[in-house]
Amino acid sequence: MKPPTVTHDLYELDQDWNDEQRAVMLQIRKFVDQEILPTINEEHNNEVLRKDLIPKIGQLGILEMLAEGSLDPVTYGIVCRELERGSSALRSIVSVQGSLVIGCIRDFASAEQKATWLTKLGTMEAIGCFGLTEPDFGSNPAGMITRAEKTSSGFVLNGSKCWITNGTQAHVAIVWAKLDGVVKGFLVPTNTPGFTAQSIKGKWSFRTSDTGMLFLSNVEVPESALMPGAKSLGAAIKTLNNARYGICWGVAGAARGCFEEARQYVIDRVQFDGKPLASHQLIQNKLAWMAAEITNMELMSKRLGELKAAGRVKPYQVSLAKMNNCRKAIEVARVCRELMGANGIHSEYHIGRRMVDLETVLTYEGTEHIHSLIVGENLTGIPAYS
Ligand code: TGC
Ligand code: FAD
Repeated sequence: MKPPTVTHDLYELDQDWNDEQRAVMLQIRKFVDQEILPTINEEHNNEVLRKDLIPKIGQLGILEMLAEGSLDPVTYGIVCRELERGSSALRSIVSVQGSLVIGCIRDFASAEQKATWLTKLGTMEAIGCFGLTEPDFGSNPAGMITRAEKTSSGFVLNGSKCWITNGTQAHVAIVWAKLDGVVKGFLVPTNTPGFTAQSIKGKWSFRTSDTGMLFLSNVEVPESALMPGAKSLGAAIKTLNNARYGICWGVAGAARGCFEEARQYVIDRVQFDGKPLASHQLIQNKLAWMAAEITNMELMSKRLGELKAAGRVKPYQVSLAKMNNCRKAIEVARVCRELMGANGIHSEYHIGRRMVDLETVLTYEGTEHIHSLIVGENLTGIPAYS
């Protein structure tokens, strides 16, 4: 038997990166191999949130670069891919902190708000969360019930938010609320009286991630809590599009992780006449299909990164890749699970955890249906949301 000449990077994408991108890729890969993979399955099984990871993620320096605006989109994509090879929940910490909180503050906050939060968020001395979804308004955030009312000194906020990543760990929450019927963004320190957060337990996906409910009961904030640039729901959705871009790369990493594990497994595992599973045509057919899908995911993501760097990226382009890549990553994970037989369902391997975590990624930041409707509207000119 010849040794394999390629693993999954058949189109040599990783050879295209510049020195800085390659260094970042190797740095995050090492972090995942040393800090995440050895213990993550046990943490997943026991629903453990590893708080010691927070400063370590800060020390990677990635979020500081995002806070300064010095990380180019493709490098950010490579970071997301490498993190999600380890864990979707880990990549989510960086997506929320980096794209949804730091990104939103950079785009829409006042100079004073930026000075208060950006440095601390970049080092992870402060944790942020992004509260858009409500118990009764997920795909349709425009219907949100959370309200802001003007007072003599600022605003009073009332309402609740649901399924909020980092919700119980955050020092500052971006709360989207309607003021006179128009959605606005507020920066709310989570120690403000009337603000409470409660952990959502019993998830079978994202078990290593903090997901919370936020409750706002007569939360009084000063006028300076309103982000002046966040004038409508469009600001929240623009912010989401940046995080969705990172997810497109991230899920390719999760698929890569599954593929690496399953490919090695079928080469090592012997059945029927002393031959490895990998010697059978059915198995090679599945490996080839997965290699094509992973290559597609990465090429779509890289192209998005190039469009983003050139300032040309359109929301429907992001939606196309979010829709495609999340679905394909789950399909790849399932095929890998199948190729590993009974071992595929055991937490000695990472595939099962990656597979159930991908179910969350398919749903959050806009479900597959919603992204197909965004693409559909741009293909037909006809909005079909309601
Ligand atoms: P509509 O009334 O048409 O527009 C409202 C405002 O949004 C703007 N807009 C878009 N902007 C960018 N990309 C798009 N695809 C956009 N679609 C609409 C629009 O220009 C308008 O702006 P403005 O300034 O006039 O206010 O929108 P609609 O209410 O009919 O809804 C459109 C729809 C369905 C696409 C939108 O509601 C949507 O994207 N829904 C999905 C909700 C979602 O993604 N939630 C995510 C919550 S956060 C999260 O999940 C974090 S997970 C943690 C992690 O990332 O790890
Ligand atoms: P629904 O909107 O009720 O949708 C249910 C189903 O109906 C889906 O299949 C959907 O595609 C479909 N559907 C809905 N409308 C249509 C339509 N018009 N046409 C066709 N099909 C439709 N939110 C935040 O704000 N911040 C966070 O940090 C955050 N983190 C999350 C972390 C986790 C672990 C999870 C699971 C979710 C998180 N979310 C967060 C919430 C997430 O964004 C929502 O779950 C998502 O937007 C979908 O909303 P929903 O769950 O209410 O589903």
